[in-house]
Amino acid sequence: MISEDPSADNTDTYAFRSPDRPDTVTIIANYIPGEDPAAGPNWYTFSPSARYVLYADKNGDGKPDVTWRFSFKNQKPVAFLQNTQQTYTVTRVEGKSSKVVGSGLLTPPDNIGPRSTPNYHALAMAGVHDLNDGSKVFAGQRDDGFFGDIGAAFDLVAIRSGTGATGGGKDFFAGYAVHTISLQVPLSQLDNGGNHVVGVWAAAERPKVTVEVKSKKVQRSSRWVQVSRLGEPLINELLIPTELKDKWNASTPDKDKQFEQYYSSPILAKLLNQLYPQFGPFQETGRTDLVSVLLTGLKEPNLNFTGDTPADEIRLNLTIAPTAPVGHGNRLGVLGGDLAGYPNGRRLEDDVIDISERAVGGVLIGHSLPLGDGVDANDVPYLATFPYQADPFSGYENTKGQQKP
Ligand SMILES: [Ca+2]
Ligand SMILES: [Ca+2]
Ligand SMILES: [Ca+2]
Ligand SMILES: [Ca+2]
Repeated sequence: MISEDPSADNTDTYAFRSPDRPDTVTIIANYIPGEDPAAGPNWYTFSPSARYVLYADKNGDGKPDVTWRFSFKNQKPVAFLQNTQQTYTVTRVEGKSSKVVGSGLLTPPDNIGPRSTPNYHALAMAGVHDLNDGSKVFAGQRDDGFFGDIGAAFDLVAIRSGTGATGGGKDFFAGYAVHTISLQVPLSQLDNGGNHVVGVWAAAERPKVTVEVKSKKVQRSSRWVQVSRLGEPLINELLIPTELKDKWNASTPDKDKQFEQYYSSPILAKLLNQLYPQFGPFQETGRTDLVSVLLTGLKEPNLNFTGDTPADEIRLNLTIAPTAPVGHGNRLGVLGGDLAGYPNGRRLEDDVIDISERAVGGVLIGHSLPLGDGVDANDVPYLATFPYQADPFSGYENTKGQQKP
């Protein structure tokens, strides 16, 4: 169902201590897959009838302790073919307290081209706002910071041969944009003072009931239903069976015990045995290694364990200092000896396709293979400062990844 509703579709979630401001945590939630920069005249926006939500779990029970809700409104068009700016409200919920911490905030326009949106970087940076609880926020179009050869990966885990600056793979996402909600929160607001591990995920909601009657105003109920969620990368894509994907998107992390069997007996391991018997055998059942790394956090070594409740969250140990500068951590994260990276939180530069392929391949249980998709980094450098993901390519340039903006 979510594939029919891209403007509410989570694509990636990130959570990391900010390398340039280590006393803060950055949460990035991307939505709307594969935005073609030139897709006018109805350019991409957040859906005004959806609600976008970020969550932080401070005590490992899979339930949020801090919630941020984002609602968007379209601005009245100022000129023909020009309007993609929206205003939005941020509401922060903690315990019984629900406070509007920002309203009337403006998104930048999409990057249309040098006539419509000149000096795009300055336009975009004007979209960074201070919230009145000490956080910073940005919402709007960005280059998709995710990278990977999805074309090959989903063609039965094909691996392209060949060489190049970033290996033999083709970055499907190069030249495409997403809509991002980025939040930079004082670390002290997320630290539980105990094990110092916070769990983060993102979601999108739609009104539970929408009634459209010809020539009448659309009616929407004030009750909401979750239509999409995303914590750890590639869970819905690689582990959850197709017939359960809608159920998974509608459910909450505290109920993830029901999906544990798809972690402990991953269909991908079975597929790898069929496709690549020469590199096997890949262990198909009893994968407590995947359950712990993806659902509870790692106890051995003591990295980001949050207790025995299995819950799909990005678990970030707040005591581990970030690797600076931005974008220069080891792309293999903890597997590459860089404890500030995935699966301790998730940074933009973390190569989660390679890491996940190696994890499913069995690197944590003594079956280490240099698996990867041949794409090692994003197509453009990240920004050194918040909101970190690069400016989107402009529609006028229409590069589709063929040239730099
Ligand atoms: Ca999704
Ligand atoms: Ca909680
Ligand atoms: Ca990109
Ligand atoms: Ca890769």
